[in-house]
Amino acid sequence: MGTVRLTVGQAIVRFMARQFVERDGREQRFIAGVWGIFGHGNVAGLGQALEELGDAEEMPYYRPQNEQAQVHLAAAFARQQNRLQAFACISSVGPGATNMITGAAGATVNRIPVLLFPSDYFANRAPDPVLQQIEHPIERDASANDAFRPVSRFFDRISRPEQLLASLPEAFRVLTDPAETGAVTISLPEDVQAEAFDWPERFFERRVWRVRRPVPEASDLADAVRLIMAARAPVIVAGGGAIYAEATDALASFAGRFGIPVVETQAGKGALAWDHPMNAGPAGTNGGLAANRLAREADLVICVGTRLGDFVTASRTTFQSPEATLIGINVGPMDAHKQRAVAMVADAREALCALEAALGTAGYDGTDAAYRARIAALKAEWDDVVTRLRTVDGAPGDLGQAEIIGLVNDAVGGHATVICAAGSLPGDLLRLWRAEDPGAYHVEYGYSCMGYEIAAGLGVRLADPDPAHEVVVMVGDGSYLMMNSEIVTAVAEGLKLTVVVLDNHGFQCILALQRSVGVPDFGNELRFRDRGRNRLTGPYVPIDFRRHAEAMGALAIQANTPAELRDAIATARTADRITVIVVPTEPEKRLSGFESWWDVPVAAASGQASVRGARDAYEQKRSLQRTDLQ
Ligand SMILES: Cc1ncc(C[n+]2csc(CCOP(=O)(O)OP(=O)(O)O)c2C)c(N)n1
Ligand SMILES: [Mg+2]
Repeated sequence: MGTVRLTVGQAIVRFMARQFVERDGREQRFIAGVWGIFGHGNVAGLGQALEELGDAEEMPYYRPQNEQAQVHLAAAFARQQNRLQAFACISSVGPGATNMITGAAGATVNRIPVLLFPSDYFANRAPDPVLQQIEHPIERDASANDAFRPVSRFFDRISRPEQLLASLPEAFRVLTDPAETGAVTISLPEDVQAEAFDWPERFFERRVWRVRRPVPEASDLADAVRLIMAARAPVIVAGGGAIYAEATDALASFAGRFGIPVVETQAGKGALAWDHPMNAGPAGTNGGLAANRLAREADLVICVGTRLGDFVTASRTTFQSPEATLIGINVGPMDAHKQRAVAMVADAREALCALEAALGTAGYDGTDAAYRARIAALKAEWDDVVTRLRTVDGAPGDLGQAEIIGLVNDAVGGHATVICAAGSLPGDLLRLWRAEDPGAYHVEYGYSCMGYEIAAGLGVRLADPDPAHEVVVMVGDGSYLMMNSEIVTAVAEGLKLTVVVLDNHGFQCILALQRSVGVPDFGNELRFRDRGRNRLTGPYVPIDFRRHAEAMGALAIQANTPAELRDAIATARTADRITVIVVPTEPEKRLSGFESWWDVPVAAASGQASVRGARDAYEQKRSLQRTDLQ
């Protein structure tokens, strides 16, 4: 058996370069490159390896400004590639490593592959405590990196080189398994990274990981057919899995042929073009009128690739029919079985095609004319509401968020990719953005992590480098202030995208939420401290976001009116680099809810009448929760 002598770092680089994925006969390299920030924990280990072998192995290295951001970027890249390609992320020991934990959690929640190599303290323990080591007083082997365990789908610590022989293949199996994927973390003590070993040559042979498309079991299929044929008012919930499995054509065919409306989640929006006759728009807390009404009355809910998060279930109040039954089509057994569903543990495309064929054979021709007429009427009504909300009304310097969304969407069209993650934008985008293809809407709302947005914009751009494809990040001022420094990376890498910053003086969505739970305005807007009151109730803190972005090297434009915003987007299109457009946004022009709810517990005791009133309303709403659907 031939061997090759390499360090652990070098072996990782070579191994990663030789892993491929295959789905539907298409084969490609899985790891597209490595993002990382060097420190004493990795500069001599993985850092040395990338420098020496990176070019020969075609494993490019990228340098972000923040380790959390690099994981967001990697996750956005993998999501936009339908999980068929990913980045690895490396960090030093201590804070560099723990900076990646938030990103790891986000990737895991959203079921998106990212491969993380945080450095760890010495396996030989000779210099303990090494700079940045947490010395746990009782558990000597505890490391800060143990915090990756609950947020990873696979975790290992390599304290001897040969452990990699078992660990790396398992890491790639998990990364490329559609049901298991998420953050995969291999913690690397800094001494082990530099140690050499005689690796079997076979370890580095090209390996192809087939991305599974499990087919539904015949008995599950038969159950689902029976339920669908008996249903009077079925709806389909389209989640992210419909997109990752490239099941969107199958979904359009299934829904159109049988007259079953599709309601969208954040991850599933775009699965059907907004103007498909069966697209009823979003359901749940941030849903629209058509979807929420159809879902409320539905007697059968066909879930396709959704984790049924509380936003689509409106904290378990979306489906109100006492007979409501769920079918759970999901490649992940946990998601498939949620809410008493008749589970179909299967790939979304395989399941939909099998269902369509089986229903056809059984002679089913879909829902009745009255139901189809109701879908059409509700959709038309909702489309009108959306059009009205997106249309500019009022004084030019008084733009609300809905109008800004309409202006941006009209300017870039329905095939550009819009990116967002937290704040009031995701809810408004879900209702108002008109996506025309499955890659057009990229809102991270599983972890809803402020700071994802700009980093993710870079990831999406790397996934689709065609300059004709527009990439637009929409970000609140609060999220921008939390994490904006990847603008510098976009400049350094020559990545062209557009960032629209909505400046509404702070955390306006949480302020609205605060008011809804009866609490007076407190701590959410960006205001000076009022010394007399010792509260943050002074004037707004003025921030020149335009100059801030310009200082980082972006083309930066202030847009105060609809015309200026349109011009700015046109300028961004012809610019040679990242463009940041800053739009003052009127905070009090908010969207209301559309017959929905979100469970945010209200204080059960208070001296304030507003809180007591909110608590009464809260208890009423809670009584609608479907605790029977468990
Ligand atoms: C990392 C992180 N911290 C806190 C939150 C809770 N949170 C959700 S939205 C939000 C405010 C966002 O402010 P901004 O980006 O300005 O958007 P706006 O609400 O004004 O639309 C906060 C604090 C979060 N989602 N993520
Ligand atoms: Mg804001």
